[in-house]
Amino acid sequence: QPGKTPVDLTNCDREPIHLAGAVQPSGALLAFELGDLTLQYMSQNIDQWLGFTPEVGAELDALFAPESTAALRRVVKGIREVVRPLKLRMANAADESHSAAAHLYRGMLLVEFEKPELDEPTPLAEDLSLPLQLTRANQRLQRCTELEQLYQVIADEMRHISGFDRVMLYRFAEDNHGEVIGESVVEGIDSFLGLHYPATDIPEQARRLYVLNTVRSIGDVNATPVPIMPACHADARHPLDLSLSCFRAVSPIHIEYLRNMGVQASMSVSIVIEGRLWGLIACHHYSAKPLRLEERAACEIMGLVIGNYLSAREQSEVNSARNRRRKHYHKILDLVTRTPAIWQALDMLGPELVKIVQSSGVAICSERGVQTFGSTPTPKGMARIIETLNDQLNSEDPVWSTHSLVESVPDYNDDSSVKSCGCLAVPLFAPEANWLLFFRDEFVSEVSWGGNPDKVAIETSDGIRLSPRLSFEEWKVTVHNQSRRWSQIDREMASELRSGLVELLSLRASELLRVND
Ligand code: BLA
Repeated sequence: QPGKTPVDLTNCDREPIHLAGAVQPSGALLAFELGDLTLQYMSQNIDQWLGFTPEVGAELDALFAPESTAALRRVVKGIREVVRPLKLRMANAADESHSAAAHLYRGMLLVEFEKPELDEPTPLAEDLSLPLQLTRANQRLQRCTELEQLYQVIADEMRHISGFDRVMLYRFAEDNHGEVIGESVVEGIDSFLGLHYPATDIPEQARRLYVLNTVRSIGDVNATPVPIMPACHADARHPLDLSLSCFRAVSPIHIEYLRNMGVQASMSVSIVIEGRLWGLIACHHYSAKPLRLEERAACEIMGLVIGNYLSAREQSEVNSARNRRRKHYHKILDLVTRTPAIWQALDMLGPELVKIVQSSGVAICSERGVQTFGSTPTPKGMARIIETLNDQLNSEDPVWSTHSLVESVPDYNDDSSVKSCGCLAVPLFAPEANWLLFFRDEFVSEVSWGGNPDKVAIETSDGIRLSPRLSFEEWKVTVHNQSRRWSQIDREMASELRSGLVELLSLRASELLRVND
């Protein structure tokens, strides 16, 4: 079609999933304008709950029984935009109440109802009530002393509470691809533990939305979505923002993805740490499984609690790593103080330097040339690196790093037998040295992907439409020409070392000047 933007993986990011204009059939929705609390939108299945279809413009007070109207008005007065679980009764059916949830978003009050049959609690594991199950899960999480153990207990406890067939702890890497780092499954199905998935499997707008709305439930991939009337999808005149909705219909591309995986229902709970989507608890079920609003609330709380446990554990590991490395920092500065010039001290400094940022070798570049310790690139390679560094010098974030010199340095070529593939560069531009460079040798690794990552999508017969890949069979890729990645703590220590050295070397130079005066 002329004029139509071709579909590719980058505009996958642009599907306005929050403007789906429809709900999943296990729920129904009413949306009221905040000003006068009149009805603006309703899902076409609302008569199944109310026994009739209300008119657009109907007033809140006329639809609900008095105490329910009062409860909804309290939601309207609330300043925070949170989803609130409620029991609501309609004006015309005073003896029947519905499990519902209400929230405010973008000038609208959204009221959502869950199917009455769902309201019947399913027998819970070990007959513990939901609050008791939450307490038990917390006690088990609290007892974990190691990170790996914590990952496993998170998956186990979430499976216990949610009853899904498969529960995975999925962590995002820096480049937004993800890895299954913890898993709990019913007996007899394959494990996905350790598999990696490309960033495009969960596009950017979805990741952004999942920071705001932390629980998504897809009750049945075969259920037909129910449109909201009047039309309010992305192309309608007045789209309705369903960002915080509990029953929002799901992107058809993702429905296809789950079908290709053989999954019939899914749930994912966001793990948000310091405002960033750290990962998801991703759950699969091999038959339909709508989530009750009460279970949804429990999973939301678990997401918060798990985020806190993970961040506390990670922080304590970072702190002890930092303390261990600081010892080398002090030793280095001490050694530099006791030598007349830094380049003469590399034999002594080298062993400490490689420990502070965990590298295979170091180089000091000054006007007199390059001194090296340990495993470093060939002189030709080193020259290309320094040229690139001088070009890319950035005063805001002076520490530069790469885990793939071949990718980051034009015409870089290291033909030595042990290849240096990673470099972390610290600009000093101090009297005795311009650059302090840390190197890491090649680390040949094997990454197991859930399906071929180069085929994240396939073209379908209707021309340019994209579909998720059909096969999720394990796909092993051997990675060459890369070192282990530099961590936040590596960069942090390098940056501290930079400040310390620059200060020390400048001080020494000014003292020398004074003496010579
Ligand atoms: C959403 N993709 C998602 C979600 C997950 C994944 C967890 C959140 C919704 C949910 O809970 O089901 C991906 N699910 C995974 C992964 C595993 C898993 C990696 O179980 C690993 C075991 N998806 C594609 C392509 C596109 C795409 C090519 O593969 C786009 C062209 C889109 N994924 C896509 C979209 C959503 C999504 C649009 C948002 C769905 C929604 O919230 O409406």
